[in-house]
Amino acid sequence: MYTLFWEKGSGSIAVQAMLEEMGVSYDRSYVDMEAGEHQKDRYLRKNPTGLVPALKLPDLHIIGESAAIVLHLGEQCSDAQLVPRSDDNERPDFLYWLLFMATTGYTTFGRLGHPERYTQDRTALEAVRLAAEDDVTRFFDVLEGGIKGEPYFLSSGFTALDIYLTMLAGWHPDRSALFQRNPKIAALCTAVESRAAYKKVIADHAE
Ligand SMILES: N[C@@H](CCC(=O)N[C@@H](CS)C(=O)NCC(=O)O)C(=O)O
Repeated sequence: MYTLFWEKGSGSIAVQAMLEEMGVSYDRSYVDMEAGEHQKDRYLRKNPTGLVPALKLPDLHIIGESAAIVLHLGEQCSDAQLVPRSDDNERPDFLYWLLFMATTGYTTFGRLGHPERYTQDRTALEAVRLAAEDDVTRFFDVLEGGIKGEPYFLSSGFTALDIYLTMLAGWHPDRSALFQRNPKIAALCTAVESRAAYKKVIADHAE
């Protein structure tokens, strides 16, 4: 049994979608980030980074970092083929793009949502936010160029990359503009969002 530490609309979407696609049993423990629970000792003892998501594994060990969790889960359940095996020729590309999404993409959204964390100059907040907006656009443009399959990212078909990209696209402040500019991303997200697993996760996060 896995336990997912989650908050609505957070990076826990990708982890929960992995668990759903894998068909394994899990429960969820809500971290009320608005109330600051992620910064309190109770949560920091579980995940010292204070970031959500985190996942308790069946052996009770807890790990954080969405990309690490996604990789670990995919490797635990190789039958689901969500993460290419180490001898798969698409594995290097998978790692490349997953880490690009998790490091550059996730962080850029952080800058967009919290410009105050990136400057001590209170008069510069709008400039930081606008720069982040440009970086978000550039980020998705690069992903559009990286998509090899149709509609999914890799030519071998559906993987965790598609889940992760769909989550990030869901955070975009203007999805219709994003989709108009990037038709491959639009098709990929439409395909992922029509999967039963992803639909359930989005419904859970909307409650
Ligand atoms: N690198 C982390 C980023 C996680 C992250 O930034 N999560 C946000 C919620 S979407 C968070 O916990 N923010 C709390 C904070 O920044 O204080 C990951 O991939 O899991």
